[in-house]
Amino acid sequence: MITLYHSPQTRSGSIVWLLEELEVPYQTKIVDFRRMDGTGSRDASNPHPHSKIPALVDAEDTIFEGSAIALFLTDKYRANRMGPAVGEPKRGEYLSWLAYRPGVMEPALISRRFDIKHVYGAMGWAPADEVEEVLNKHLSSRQYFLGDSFSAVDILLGGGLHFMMMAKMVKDTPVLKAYAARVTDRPAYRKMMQIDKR
Ligand SMILES: N[C@@H](CCC(=O)N[C@@H](CS)C(=O)NCC(=O)O)C(=O)O
Repeated sequence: MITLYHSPQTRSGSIVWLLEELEVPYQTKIVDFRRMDGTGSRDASNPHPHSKIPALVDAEDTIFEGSAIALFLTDKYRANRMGPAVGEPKRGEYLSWLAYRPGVMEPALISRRFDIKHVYGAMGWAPADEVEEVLNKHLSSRQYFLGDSFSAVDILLGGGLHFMMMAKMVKDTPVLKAYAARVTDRPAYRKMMQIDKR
């Protein structure tokens, strides 16, 4: 049985949403973690090397970091096809956008939120305004990140974008508002919200 190391209303909610889309059996283990307000502490039972969430154990495999978990799950559990397999069209785009969330989008938008100056050539991401431009341009001509098909990228990146729009960390342009409404209008999203009692 898959075990997800989880805490309600955190980034691990995206993995609950994905597991619900995949319709595979899983259990959650609720763990503590260090919060922004100084409360919480590392949970020794969490296999993430920094005790961050999400982390996931499936049989012999332990996976940490949301994008790696999403890739692992969508490669292994193919019945509901939540991403292109190796050798299929758009596999490269799929990997790129999965990496873009923790590698570029999040650090850019979070840096701006905390007034951290962008330094070209030093930081591995791009300035937040440029990230917003890229996302708006990409989504202005597509239903989903990969075109016509919903994939795990729309959960990891799209769900993150939706959260950041609600937190006023991203400008809610008509393109992004329509996209966020589209990706969250799904039974698996509502199930995750109900599980996390949001
Ligand atoms: N890069 C990680 C980020 C995970 C993360 O930072 N999660 C937060 C909760 S939303 C956490 O565990 N924070 C505790 C800490 O930073 O020690 C991912 O995308 O999975």
